[in-house]
This record gives sequence, structure tokens and C-alpha cells, in this order.
Amino acid sequence: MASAVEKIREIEFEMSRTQKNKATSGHLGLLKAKLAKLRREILEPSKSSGPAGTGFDVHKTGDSRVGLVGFPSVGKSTLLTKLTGTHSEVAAYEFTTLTCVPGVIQHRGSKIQLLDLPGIIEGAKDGRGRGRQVISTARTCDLILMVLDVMKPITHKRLIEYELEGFGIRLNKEPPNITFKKKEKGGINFQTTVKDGQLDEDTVKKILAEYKIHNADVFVRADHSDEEFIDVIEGNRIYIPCICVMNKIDQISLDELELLDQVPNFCPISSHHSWNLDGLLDMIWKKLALVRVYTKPRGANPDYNDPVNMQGAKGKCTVEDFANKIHKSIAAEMKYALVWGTSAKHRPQKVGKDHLLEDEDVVQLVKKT
Ligand SMILES: Nc1nc2c(ncn2[C@@H]2O[C@H](COP(=O)(O)OP(=O)(O)OP(=O)(O)O)[C@@H](O)[C@H]2O)c(=O)[nH]1
Ligand SMILES: [Mg+2]
Repeated sequence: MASAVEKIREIEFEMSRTQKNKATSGHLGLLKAKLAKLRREILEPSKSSGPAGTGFDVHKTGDSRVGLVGFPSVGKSTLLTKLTGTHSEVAAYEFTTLTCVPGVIQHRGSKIQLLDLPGIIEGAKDGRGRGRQVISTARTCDLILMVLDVMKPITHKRLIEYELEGFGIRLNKEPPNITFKKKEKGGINFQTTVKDGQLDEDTVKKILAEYKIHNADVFVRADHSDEEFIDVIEGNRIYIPCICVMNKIDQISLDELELLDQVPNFCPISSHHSWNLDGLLDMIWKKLALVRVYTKPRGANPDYNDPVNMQGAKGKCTVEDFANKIHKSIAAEMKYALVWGTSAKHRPQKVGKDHLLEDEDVVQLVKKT
């Protein structure tokens, strides 16, 4: 029996041979419906589609990874093509993109990998469609671009967040400032720095009892909710920054556009007309908080054309991270480093491995002799 992909090709071939006119419009409509059903079939998980929860097999390249997530036909592939020059099929029907298509954005000396993903649909986290694979891949991204069609209801945003959250992804949130340590004995030791906060000893104990945990240290340093505490217990949550890309603004009025422009983390664009793509790139750059460090060889000028790009946790990069990025053995051989730039107190400052570097610092590593 022909596979769904083969059937799709057959139907597409038949469509290409069918002349478009009044007499054939019904037949073409039928073919399009068949196509849509087959495309959906491909997106549904099957026994042969591999273990649930694994992402697409695309290698991480460049300095950071950005994923395009959104409903079908919102314009993700159009955006990938415009930003990276890599072609990803664009069409007016849904589920055009059936796999993960990577492209590269070159920006300010950095290489950013951009992933075009199939349109996710509701129920993705429960295994519907390719959604699980999409979300698993989203978990590996340093930034998520949630692409929305401005003409579609804003509830779509909520639905996508719900799907991503179901898979342990937290968007534009910081990990809770809670320390949690299981112990062998001693009961529950609860401490908090917050007066009248959402989390009290009773709630914490009840939640822990549900997890059958009866001995633990819990230290809450900010006003967190019960859900955030549960995130800490579960432990596998991933905190990823996110930009809501409001696409197809060519279809709305200027007044509507002005309103959209004021919402934090929203970036209105038209990928088709290439409107505000520079604004989007700026926002991507800020959210990624990449740290570019220039290497200075002894007695020579730094090479400003070839920075070492680092995507530390929330942009925090140490001299050790920098050394490791050049070569694994270098950190061990290092005696100290000289640093010029905003992170340095003097010009240069002599620092150790733990010194935190900032964007556009210059570093000279001095080896042990
Ligand atoms: N009016 C308007 N249409 C757009 C814009 N960007 C994309 N489109 C159209 O929207 C349709 C879908 O675009 P795609 O880029 O294929 O959408 P997608 O999100 O990749 O869709 P799937 O791969 O099916 O998930 C195409 O007909 C595009 O030409 C835009 O800025 N304005
Ligand atoms: Mg697509």
C-alpha cells in the first residue's frame, strides 16, 4: 500500500495536471481535502514514528538555537526564508511543513540557528500529531519565537502556552528562587524570607506529602506560588525566553498596530512584506543575551572580526567557560587571565577562572609555566 507521502505526491501530481476552471473546481476541492487529511495523518503519531518525547534529529550548530513555534499557516516558513535565505516550503494550506527545517542567521558576528517547525496543534503534549516532537525540539532552544497570525484570535497564544507548559517549558519566567533538598530524616524544615507570601508551611507540607516526601529542607526566597514550588520538586522544568511574533500586520489598521506594539514581548511584523524584520532581529539579540568575547594573543591586538560567542545561563559566562569554548584543555593550563572591557575594574584586570565576562570584553589567557 502506498504511504501517505506517496499518496500526497500522487495527488499533487494530479492537481498540477488538472486545469483550473469551473468544471474542475469541485474535483480540485476534493483533492485538496484528501491532501489535508493525508497531511494530518502524517502528523499523527504512529507506532513506527519512534519513542514519544524525542525531538527532530537536527544537529545544534552556531552559537544559539531559536525555534519557530505556532499554529499551521501563520507564516513560520515565510519568516525562516526571509531571515535565513534557507528555503522552506510556503503554501496557503495547513501543515505545509512536516519536519524540522534549519537555517542560519548571521548577526553581529554570531551564528544563530533558526528552526522551522511543523504547525503544532492542540493536544500536542498528549501525543497528538507531530506536536510532541515539535515541543521536544522546542525544549532544546535558547529562545522560542511564538508566531501568531494577527487576524486569528489571541486565544491561540494561550493554547500554545498551555501545550508548551504541559511539556515542562516555562516561557519568560525565571526559575523560582527556592532551594529544595530531600533528606533521610528530620522532617520538613521550612524557611521563608517572605512575610505573608503565597507559600506557607502548611501548603508546602501538603504538597510534599502528595509526593510522599516527609524529610526535606525548603528555603523560599521570593513570593512564589504553589505551582512554582511543584516545578521545583518536579525538577525537569526548562526556562526559555519567548517573543510573540505577531505576523501578517499588513492586514490590520495603524491604530491596531500601535496597540500591539506596546505589549511587552510582542513583535509585530509582516514576514511576507519583510516589515520590521530588523526590529525582530534586535529583539532576538536582546533576548538571547549572547556574550561576545574577543581573544587577545600576547603582544598582539585582539581579533575583532572573530569573537568567541557564548550563550551562558542567562548570559552569565565565566573566564572558564570562555577557555573551554576555545579548547577543552586550556582551562586546566590557565594561570590567570587579563580582561579589558565593562566587566573589568582596571585596564586590564587580572582575574581568575570564576570572573564573569560581559559582552565585548577582551581576554588574554596566561598559561601556567
Ligand atoms: N498577508 C500575509 N500573508 C502571509 C504573511 N506571511 C505569510 N503569509 C501567507 O500565509 C500562508 C502560510 O505561510 P507559511 O509560511 O507556509 O506558514 P507556516 O506557518 O509555515 O505553515 P505550516 O508549515 O503549515 O505550519 C502563505 O500563503 C503565506 O504566503 C504576511 O506577512 N502577510
Ligand atoms: Mg511551514
